[in-house]
Amino acid sequence: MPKGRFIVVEGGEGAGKSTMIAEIVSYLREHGVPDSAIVKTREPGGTPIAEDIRKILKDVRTDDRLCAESELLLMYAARAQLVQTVIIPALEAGQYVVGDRHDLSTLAYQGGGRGISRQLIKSIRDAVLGDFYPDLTILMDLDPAVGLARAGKRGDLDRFEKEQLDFFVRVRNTFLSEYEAHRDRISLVRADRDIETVRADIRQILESKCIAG
Ligand code: Z5A
Repeated sequence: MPKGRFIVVEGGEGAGKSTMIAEIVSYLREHGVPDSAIVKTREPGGTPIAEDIRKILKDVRTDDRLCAESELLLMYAARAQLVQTVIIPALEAGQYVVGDRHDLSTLAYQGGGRGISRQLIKSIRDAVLGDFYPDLTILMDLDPAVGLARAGKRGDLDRFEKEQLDFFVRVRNTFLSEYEAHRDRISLVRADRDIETVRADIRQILESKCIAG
């Protein structure tokens, strides 16, 4: 049984992650991967327990305020649950896992956005995930003002969407500095271009990384 592959799409609000995940799934199908061997995940979430944690993380409540450290630990609680009960078993069964966000988001949002030290995030990451990393991370980069305008068309805002623009600028800058530091495992896509051009870029990355090829 060949080992599966874990492909993650990362980026800010409204960068087009969901849209491009659909493209990755189409690419896999066209390359002969059956639906039964494609697992889609989202973070935080992706298992019943992790989805419950997601609700806490996104909830806008007024009787208590989630502090940054609680937010960080909840992200990793949800991630541990997802990795251990869904992602690793799927990879061991030779399946393709396509993830909507993973731990690069934690460095960007809880690190860059909330100001938690990289060192603390890394020590929790290492304790929870050890040497587990995605095979490929695709970073969709977009000016947050454009992303928020795209995403903001959708009614009620959650706890993250209520943040101010400067928060999302710090998030973007952290994503970009991680890309600069890890170009070997992160591919960058400029998400400010039309959907067809972005789709073509995604396909080219999958081809060059021999995903399903
Ligand atoms: N979070 C965290 O803090 N720490 C962590 O470790 C993790 C997550 C894992 C999850 O939110 C929140 O959790 C997230 C970070 C935090 N909050 N924020 N901000 P979510 O899952 O609810 O939301 P999201 O991840 O930000 O996804 P999104 O808003 O749905 O955006 P998207 O998936 O990137 O975009 P989309 O739905 O594909 O596209 C948005 C719209 O733009 C849609 O109408 C598309 O048709 C359109 N679109 C897409 N591409 C284009 C192009 N190229 N041109 C024009 N229009 C386009």
